[in-house]
Amino acid sequence: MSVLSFTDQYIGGKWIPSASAETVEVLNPATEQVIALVPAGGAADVDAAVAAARSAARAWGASHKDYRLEFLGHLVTKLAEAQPELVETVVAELGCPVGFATAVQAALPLGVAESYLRILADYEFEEQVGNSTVYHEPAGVVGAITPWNYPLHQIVAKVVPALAAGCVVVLKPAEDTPLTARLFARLVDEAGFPPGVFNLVTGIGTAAGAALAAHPDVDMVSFTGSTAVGRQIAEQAGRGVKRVALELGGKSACVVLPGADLAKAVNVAVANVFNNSGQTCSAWTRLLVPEEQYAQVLTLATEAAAKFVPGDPTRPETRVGPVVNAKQRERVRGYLNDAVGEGARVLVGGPQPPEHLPTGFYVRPTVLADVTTDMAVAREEIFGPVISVMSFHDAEDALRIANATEYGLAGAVWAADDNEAVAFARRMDTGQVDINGGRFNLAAPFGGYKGSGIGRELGRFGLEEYLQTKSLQFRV
Ligand code: TXE
Repeated sequence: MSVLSFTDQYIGGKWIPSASAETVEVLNPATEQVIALVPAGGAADVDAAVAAARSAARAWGASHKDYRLEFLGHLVTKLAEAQPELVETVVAELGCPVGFATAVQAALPLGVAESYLRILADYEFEEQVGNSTVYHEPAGVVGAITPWNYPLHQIVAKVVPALAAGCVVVLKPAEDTPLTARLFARLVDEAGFPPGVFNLVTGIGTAAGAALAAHPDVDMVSFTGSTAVGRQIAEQAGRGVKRVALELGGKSACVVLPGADLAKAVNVAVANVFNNSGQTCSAWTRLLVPEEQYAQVLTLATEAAAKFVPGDPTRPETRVGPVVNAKQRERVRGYLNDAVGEGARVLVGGPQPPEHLPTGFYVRPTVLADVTTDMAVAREEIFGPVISVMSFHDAEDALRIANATEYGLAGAVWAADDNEAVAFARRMDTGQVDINGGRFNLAAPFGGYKGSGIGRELGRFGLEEYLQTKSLQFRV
């Protein structure tokens, strides 16, 4: 198979040669083959992109929202037309099964982008507060740094609200999934945005990412990724007194209270974790169940997990593909080995590679039983298809376990009725909770409590992250 080779970055409305001769290899995680080379941009590319963004910032920021709506409308059309190509790209560079890539990886960001057309149309950028007129003004030049787990969604969830708010953007996507980012840049280009409003620099985190996060002419950094890097970015932003939005990891709990629909809850929880090979920051990686129902849950979880046989992501029937790279595979296996050493019991899966898949970064979807709060698998983000089943004595005990992590991104509560579930959810230290199988809402705020981050994405809340306020006082 031929390897695509790119040498350009998207800066100032044009594809221009990268200042760096170094490249990043893009691998297909299912075949371990190199499928493309993209430039490993560094400080010089970032400088050029930030300068291009700065030169576009004032006009774009001062434009009427109807002007911005026109371009964003074109972008939505382009995203809709490019769905098959987006699916193909995400399958190739992430190893995501084609079914999930179609339904979620490509379709979700299209929905998010569409939602911003309505949000922007309705948003009032000016309001009267007593004798003051308050203006909601764009934050300016945004450095967006995104991960690989939902390559298009992570980009759209930052870039679209930022542009809607009147900000200009320099995007540094994850080194594992730059092809989706390049395709997104092509669609922005085709949508005809003014030069410099959106810029793309591909490269590795410690070079291009670090240069962007530290750049003195970047007004705001919006980052999604690991807590370790998020912390560094927050420290840098603090020194520069920059705005920062951080969407970091999670260790979310799915709590099944007595009287809930047990079979449904367990089925949904297992799928929630195994979809996308467990590489979802909001995944409910801890399943908390009453001790009286523990044995029954283990049987149900084993049955549910049997439907997730890892396989070739290009086949429509495949529900679990590989994880993104060799490092992630070793990380997941490391957690599984440690868990077994600490006394957890493997019900399904385990650390050994799947025998039927000698090639590819595959791990076995795994159900762990007898997990306790002191184990690393119960406290740290694994980012692989691993669900830990834990038991509780009563609701207070369940709450204590649910809140016993440094994270607080998502969660789920299943109970006999919604009121009981809501009462429990209100006491969870977490940003969003699904009640009795509640559906994902792309207009609801998404973001974390505690170590899971700062700020919110999606909906009106996501737009407001990119706005700052100015008030003018008048004589009374
Ligand atoms: O993340 P990194 P990695 C978690 C998950 C996963 C772990 C490691 O637990 O196992 O993080 O994944 C850029 N300055 N999440 O190593 O390194 C990097 O190039 C500026 C959770 O892939 O944080 C990429 O674009 N940028 C998560 C982005 O940061 C830097 C999604 C994320 O990479 C940088 C992904 C630096 N010094 C991983 N170093 C979620 N919240 O959804 C790296 N980057």
